[in-house]
Amino acid sequence: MRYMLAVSAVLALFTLIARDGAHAGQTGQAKPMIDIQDAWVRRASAMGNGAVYVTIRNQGSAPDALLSAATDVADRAELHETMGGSGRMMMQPLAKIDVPAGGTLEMKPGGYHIMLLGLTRDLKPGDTVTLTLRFERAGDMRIQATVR
Ligand SMILES: [Cu+2]
Repeated sequence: MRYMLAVSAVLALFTLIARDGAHAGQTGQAKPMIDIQDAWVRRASAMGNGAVYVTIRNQGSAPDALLSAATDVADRAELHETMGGSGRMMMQPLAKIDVPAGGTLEMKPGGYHIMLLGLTRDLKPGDTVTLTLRFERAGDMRIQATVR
């Protein structure tokens, strides 16, 4: 039985290696209270890129940071910040986005977002997209975002 479990864990690891571990949500030490609200995805065709916006509230007493995101509707998800320029919008990839203790990070068009690169399908209004957000302290959080 133990052997079976070990084998399936290894298989799961290989299957999920490109996607991140939805299985990796580890509990343990006191977790900061991360709360995700208002998750939505901009409509997009599979030919283009997608963008996800969430509001992250850190109700804990320790700072946390969003490290990465993953979803099965895109080959890659990157953390981005839009830099307002004079007429020209530039996007910059970020290694992480800090969410201070007691703070709120609101992603929105023209600011922070999660960029979806290499969409595997069209994102139509009303569709639901599942994402796994990886936090420095809180670990993996699975969320659902609605396409608008
Ligand atoms: Cu972007």
